[in-house]
Amino acid sequence: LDAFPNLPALCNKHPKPPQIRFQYGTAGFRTIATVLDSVLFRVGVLAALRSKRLEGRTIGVMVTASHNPEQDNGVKLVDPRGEMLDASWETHATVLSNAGTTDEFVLELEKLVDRMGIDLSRPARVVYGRDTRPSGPSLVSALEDGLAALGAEVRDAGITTTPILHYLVRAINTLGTEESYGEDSEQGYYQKLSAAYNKLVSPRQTPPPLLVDCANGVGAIIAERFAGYLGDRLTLVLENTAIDTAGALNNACGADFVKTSQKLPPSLVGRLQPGQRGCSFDGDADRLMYFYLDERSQFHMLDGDKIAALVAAFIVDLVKTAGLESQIKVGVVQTAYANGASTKYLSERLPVRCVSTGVKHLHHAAENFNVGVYFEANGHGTVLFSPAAQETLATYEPSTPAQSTALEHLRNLNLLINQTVGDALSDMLLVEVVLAHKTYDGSDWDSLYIDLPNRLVKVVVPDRNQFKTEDAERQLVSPPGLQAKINDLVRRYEGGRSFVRPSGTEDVVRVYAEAGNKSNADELAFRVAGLVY
Ligand code: NG1
Ligand code: ZN
Repeated sequence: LDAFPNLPALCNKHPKPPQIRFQYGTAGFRTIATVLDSVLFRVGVLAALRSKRLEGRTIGVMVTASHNPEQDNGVKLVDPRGEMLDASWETHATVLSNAGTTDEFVLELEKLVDRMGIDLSRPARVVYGRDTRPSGPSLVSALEDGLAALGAEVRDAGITTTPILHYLVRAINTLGTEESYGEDSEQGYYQKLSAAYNKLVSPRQTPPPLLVDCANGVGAIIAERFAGYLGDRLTLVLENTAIDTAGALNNACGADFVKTSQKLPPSLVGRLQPGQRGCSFDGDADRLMYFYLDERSQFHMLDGDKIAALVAAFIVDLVKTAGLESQIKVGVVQTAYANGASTKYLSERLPVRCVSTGVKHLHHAAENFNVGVYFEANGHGTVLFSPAAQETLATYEPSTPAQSTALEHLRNLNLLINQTVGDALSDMLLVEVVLAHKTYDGSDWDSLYIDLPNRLVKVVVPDRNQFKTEDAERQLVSPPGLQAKINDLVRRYEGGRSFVRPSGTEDVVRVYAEAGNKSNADELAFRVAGLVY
């Protein structure tokens, strides 16, 4: 590392706070923003190393704490194909972030460089962005110091959404190749999505105006710019756009609020009309929740499971109509949090797999299908078209006009969907396309299946690491004996289901329960929580 003489001095500018242990978890590093300065510096160094390790391919860094409160922040790395950081590097990130002093940090770096055989003379290229959090600029400057310490070539994507940052990484790394993902700019992203949408929805199918809750975050900026590309083919009514109001981000609004409280954000009362569709983004616009009010102004939530059901059924139909049933196998990936009714609905139509919580698990499982649909119940998800499926779509020769139309739709969906990661904007267009084709309103969509009443609670425990699971987190293996007690309780509730797992993003254990009616679901959740505590 002698080739980088500024490294120690720059590192000294960003001392690690004592007594804090950082961990690169399912959402990268995420905690209260005031303690993250050293982490950002070190992530900058690590991103540069990862790029050098991959022969100068561009790595992404996103500074965000998503749906979490405004005073939190976080950072995650994006690999060259626009996907989440390779799991083996999560450990390196954790180790580097916890080195106590500059000397210890440099020592850990040297070990990593040795072990990975990293050629430090290679170029390093990094693109980074941040959400609207007030702590963003200072954290980004710590990141920039880390990148400068290794002489990385940098590109600042500015204030942007997590999915746009992922798009940029993939676009930059595929520029001018056969796999080109689009122009490597925010405009390129808008053009790609709007062009695909306009081919999928004809003028006479133009949907009624859609209310969009931007969570007072970056989604407001991006949706506003994007609206210009949609013209009159989809009218977005933007709400909760106060990105400069202190404390407003994700506060009583946004996708996480809607999912956890199962209520309309109070700010939308009187704004959303009965019969109208609305949707909520989260703070970095990678999650999407839909909802509508019925004629009696009753609120109905359409969550990630409902999106999966809507989209998967639509794609399966298109594949059949195109005559591609034997060549393109469509499958769905869910987690244990998926509503039991959605799993039943989907299983009757196509293969469904359950995996552990965390996008990386869902994403990888979805890659095993030709077309893999994955959505977390909380609204994070996408659809992946495998290279083989894309090849089939590109070369298939339809033999009837109906086949040809269905094929064209599938090709455009492949362009409309941001396949690097969940993307609220792209997923919103996808939903609008399906609703337009099916001539569904919110209530038609909602009635695909009826959600089982459910309840999610958090329990603060002395040590969440005591809780260990198997079978895609549906069974506890530790603490010993606890699962048997849960099973005993669950048996007493008709249609009951419950599981317990440690959170990967918060220092809590989560308890989920479903039952035949709401009060039983609540009761079961609280009784299981009582066992956990
Ligand atoms: P944890 O804290 O591990 O439950 C939460 C979400 C995940 C995922 C991650 C990453 C729930 C119950 N859990 O994980 O689905 O989105 O955050 O943001 O929603
Ligand atoms: Zn998010």
